[in-house]
Amino acid sequence: MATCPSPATTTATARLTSPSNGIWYILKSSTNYASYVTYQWGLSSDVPVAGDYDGDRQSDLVVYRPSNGVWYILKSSTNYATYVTYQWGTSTDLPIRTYP
Ligand SMILES: [Ca+2]
Repeated sequence: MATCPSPATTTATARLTSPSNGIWYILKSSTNYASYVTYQWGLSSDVPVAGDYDGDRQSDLVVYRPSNGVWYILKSSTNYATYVTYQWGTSTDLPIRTYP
């Protein structure tokens, strides 16, 4: 399992993602880091790029898919129930992680 640093690591939650199966593991600060949740989000070839894309000050689950240049954003503001996509990039582009 590879780590995926995100802004949430130092604020509300700790997150890991497993590139082999696209599962995100989120250690919840609301339980004093005693429990975690998992989400299936992304493919093994995707690049995880967690960040707050919907402006609610919580990290969203985001992957960039180099094969089609599409960003897949699973929104924290919907309790990770809905997502949006944006085509922004090409197969040779690399996403840049940003930190608040
Ligand atoms: Ca968010």
